[in-house]
Amino acid sequence: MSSKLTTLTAAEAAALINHGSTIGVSGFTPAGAAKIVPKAIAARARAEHEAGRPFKVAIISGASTGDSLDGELARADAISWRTPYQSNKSLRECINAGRTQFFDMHLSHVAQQIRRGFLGKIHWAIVEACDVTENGEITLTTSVGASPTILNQAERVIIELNRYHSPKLRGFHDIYEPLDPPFRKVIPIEKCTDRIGTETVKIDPKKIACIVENNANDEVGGFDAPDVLTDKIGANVASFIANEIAVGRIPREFLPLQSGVGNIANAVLGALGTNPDIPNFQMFSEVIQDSVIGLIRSGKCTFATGTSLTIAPALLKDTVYADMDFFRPRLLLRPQEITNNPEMVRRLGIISVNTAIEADIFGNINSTHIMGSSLMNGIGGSGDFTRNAYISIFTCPSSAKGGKISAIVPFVSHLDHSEHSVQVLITEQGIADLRGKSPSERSLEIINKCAHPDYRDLLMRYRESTKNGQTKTSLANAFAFHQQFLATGDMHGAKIL
Ligand code: 0RQ
Repeated sequence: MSSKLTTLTAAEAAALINHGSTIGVSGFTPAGAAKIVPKAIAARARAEHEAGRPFKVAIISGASTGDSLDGELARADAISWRTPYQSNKSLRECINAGRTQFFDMHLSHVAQQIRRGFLGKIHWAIVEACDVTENGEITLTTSVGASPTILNQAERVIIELNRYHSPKLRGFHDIYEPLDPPFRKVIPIEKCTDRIGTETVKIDPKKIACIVENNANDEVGGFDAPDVLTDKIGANVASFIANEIAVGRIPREFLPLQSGVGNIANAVLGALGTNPDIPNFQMFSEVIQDSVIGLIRSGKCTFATGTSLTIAPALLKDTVYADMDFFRPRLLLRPQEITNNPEMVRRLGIISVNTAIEADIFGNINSTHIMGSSLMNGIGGSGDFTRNAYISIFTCPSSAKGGKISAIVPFVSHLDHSEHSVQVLITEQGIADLRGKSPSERSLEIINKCAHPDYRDLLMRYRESTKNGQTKTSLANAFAFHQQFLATGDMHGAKIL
């Protein structure tokens, strides 16, 4: 790092930012998220509020971030507007209470929409780096996300120089920003391993207002250990994919895998890794989670590229940073504009596996809302992959909250992925293959193969409550399950008219 760049404390940097500013931050999941300056901005917001002055900022990130960012700012009631994704309890409360306006968007769209001004001006970028030079060359840390675009588009830049991360991370990133239409060229990736960009992000050094030093790990929480239920879902996914290879619908050379976020996705990947009928594979995904590191170590996953390395701090330090020479040729981080790009997903023939909150009997998926109104996290990259995958798979347990909620419902209470994009639904009960089936055939397949046995009769009664039409929807009964839950706290006994 050069002495020409000014170093400030986090509080001094936070004092530069005004009420009403739009801030672009690094972070895709807590990996690589700005930490110390957002926390200081939250402290400043609290002080301003106590002095009777308004202080709120708008935040644009790659995706979710850590608690020092979304959590601290939300608890200080300092976020007016937020996009494109979040997964923080405190921020979720602000959004669902209407104190923060949240724009839930496909993650592959973020960079272009920033560049083209759809999301307004970015006044400040706060980006974590493991190295920065006096000519403005920035080495990112454990995520790329939308940081290259945020750095390029922001009026001023604050760099959180985080010594916790190894400067040897240089070379783990492939930074490439496509030109916007009508000048867009083909993105020249034909294999997961292709590199097309630079190792660092280069910006005008005059934009760098200051460096703030930090030495803190990513605030990545661990995952729940896989249990009987998630193991069964994982085993069903593995057996579906193994059978597709056996019958020739997936080529023997195999195709790259994308796996979603959360406990279930982590367990599914673990199950794929231990199934002897699944060949060694490569991943072209968004988030690289804990289980992938073990799969790389064992040789089952030969290469993984994503936009974030979201793994527990101990795993990062003791496994990846302890053996950079082993992991360097096997891990690659790219901008989310590339990992989630429909062009890539179609060309590479990605098999996508994402998690649903609920699915309906026709194959529509709700990934984001509880009982139709409360936001959980956001659509994230699930739409980018699902719509464009070679085979799009959704998984979920057949029931939630101790069986009081059926995850298979007559009609989803919020729609993220339509029946036209979803090809396979898998629960611990079984596998519903929706390909080539009419809505009527799909509803039978889903009720019989995926629904919890407790709810099959009710779902069948719903299916039979409307006789005519291509998609047999009963408008009178479509939300009977949800209404029963809201009235009694249990979907059992839902009234089908
Ligand atoms: O509630 O936290 O109170 O226990 O929802 O559910 O079973 O722990 O599932 O951690 O795998 O997350 C869809 C949210 C699943 C996630 C979702 C309750 C349940 C629990 C969480 P508690 P689990 P997971 C991009 C991939 C959207 C973004 C995406 C997600 C909590 O996967 O945010 O796909 N996806 N990105 O009890 C009421 C129901 C419920 C329910 C579950 N039907 N009704 N509550 N819950 N089902 C692509 C990448 O490449 C990364």
